[in-house]
Amino acid sequence: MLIFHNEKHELHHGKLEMFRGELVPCFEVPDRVNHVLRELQARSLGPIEIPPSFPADALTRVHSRRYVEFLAGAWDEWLALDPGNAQRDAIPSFWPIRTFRCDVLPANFQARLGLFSYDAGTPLTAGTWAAARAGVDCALGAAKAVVGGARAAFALTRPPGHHAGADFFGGYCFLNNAAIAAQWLRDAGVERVAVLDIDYHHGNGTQAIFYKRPDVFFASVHGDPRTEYPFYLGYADERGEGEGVGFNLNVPLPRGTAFAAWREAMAQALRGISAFGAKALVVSLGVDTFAKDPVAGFGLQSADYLRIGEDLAAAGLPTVFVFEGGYAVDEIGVNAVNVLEGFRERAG
Ligand code: SP5
Ligand code: ZN
Repeated sequence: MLIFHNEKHELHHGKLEMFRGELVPCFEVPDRVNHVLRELQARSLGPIEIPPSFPADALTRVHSRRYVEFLAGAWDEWLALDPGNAQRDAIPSFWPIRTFRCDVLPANFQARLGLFSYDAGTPLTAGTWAAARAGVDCALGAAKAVVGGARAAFALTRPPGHHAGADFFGGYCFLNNAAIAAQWLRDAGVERVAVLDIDYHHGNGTQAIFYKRPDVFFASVHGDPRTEYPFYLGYADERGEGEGVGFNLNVPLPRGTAFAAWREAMAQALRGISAFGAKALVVSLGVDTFAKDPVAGFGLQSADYLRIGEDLAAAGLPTVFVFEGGYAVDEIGVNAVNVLEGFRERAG
């Protein structure tokens, strides 16, 4: 399987994230991707390539221009406030929620940081923009390979993307790689595209981006938002809006769910995708569904990821895999690569 590796991913390296009243070391660390890369090499899944760079308009097909411009310049603005900020990541602490204005772009940097984000767990660092931008190229490289006839391709990148919306970051995500890949497939002439999100957390950003559209079907299997991050989206009654009604499918599952029930939920999502008549599939591949994940709560075991890959291959669609979450770093390589190997075995 063709792999596109983000060689700039380590430029994004957050120090601390806010969690329950204290700053704790970031869970989303460079070793995550390094471990997956080593496992790919050990098991000879490849070839592993560095993607070419794609034009920036692929970003603004999904994200607002003012958001992209903000992200691209944010670190320089942060440094301009205080040279000492070089030693500190930028973390938002003000947000314009209900009754506040979002149309006016504040001159104050911290105010803009909050306008374009939704949590305090997603530090913006010196290399965040470079890493996230190179990650988009991985997702687009994979999408292009699939349009060119590849059965599947994998974008191995971080920071992840599925929590990022058209104009906000959060949940360790800045640019929505999966959404950008899906939109690129549409623009390349793929009539109907499905995004299947199997990260533990609901892909609120991807859902929001495509919520009013009938040409991109979004399906997600995830921890019940009543108790699980990102809390404010991901309920089963969210089915789309306007022309998009019927093209969004959420399957929330209670914390503690083990593989048998999880697998049936993914089968349900795949039935929705099949009924939709998708011509290509983008998989937001998070492996934080693993039993030992430190931030999540499902009970999947390493061998289960082989079955996931097989089930995905059985759907029979050209498939772009995009790496999302997964924080049990020691096992992350085995779990992610198991999905790809199960897919390869079944797809033949
Ligand atoms: C892409 C992705 O998986 N983003 C997830 C963002 C989750 N952020 C909130 C995590 C809450 C941390 N919980 C720590 C539990 C310690 N026992
Ligand atoms: Zn996640």
